Amino acid sequence: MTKFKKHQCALFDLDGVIVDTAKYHFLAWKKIASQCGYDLTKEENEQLKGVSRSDSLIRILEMAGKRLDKTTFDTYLIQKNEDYLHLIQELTPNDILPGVKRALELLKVHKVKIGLGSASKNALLILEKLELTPFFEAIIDGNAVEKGKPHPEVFLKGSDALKVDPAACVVFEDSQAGIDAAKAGGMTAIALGDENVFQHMDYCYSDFECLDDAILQDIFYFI
Ligand code: B16
Ligand code: MG
Repeated sequence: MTKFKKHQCALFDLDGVIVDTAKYHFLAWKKIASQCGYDLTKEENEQLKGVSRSDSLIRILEMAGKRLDKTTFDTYLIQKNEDYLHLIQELTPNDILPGVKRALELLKVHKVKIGLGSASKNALLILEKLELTPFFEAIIDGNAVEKGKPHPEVFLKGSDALKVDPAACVVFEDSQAGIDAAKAGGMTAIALGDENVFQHMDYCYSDFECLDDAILQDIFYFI
């Protein structure tokens, strides 16, 4: 795996990579979908991962074959976020997914640049709750971008902020939209999850526990 050696920067997605907040997004969207008379399934929810809040509602309405006026659309977005914030209220460092903190510590010790590239407008709040903020030299979230994943803007802004060439960046993602964004930005995409779910990623591991210290050392240039 020496071809990995060039990488100097790790860009982490948040929801579903660092913490399993994806299940809370699903619960909150399921409630909104049911208000539209639609039963959102887990499989359909896969298509919403990594997708911005308003684009997610647009997709749900397409699935439900429903149209909303602008006021109701905006009200549903607010309601979804209120429900989501309520669900993540009790988030603590114990909710960090297995292997993630060890990986962050190892990368930090070896001076690999670390950034966050999340579609979420709640990313700062979540990082604070998890007590992980100090690990990130650059945080690009849903408030900092105009175009959502699969557009590469979120990751390109991350590599730019960290002053690393996109080709030397590795993106860790749990969504197809995020993998497509990383590849569109010319980066190496590592998918976390079931390899049968994803396309076009460079590598796939089921979780960060599988990405042990030896593999991380192969992927990144350690100082
Ligand atoms: P918010 P990520 C994404 O975060 C989630 O995967 C996606 O389900 C959510 O709709 C999006 O953030 C927006 O989140 O409503 O909190 O702004 O995976 O890119 O870290
Ligand atoms: Mg994600």
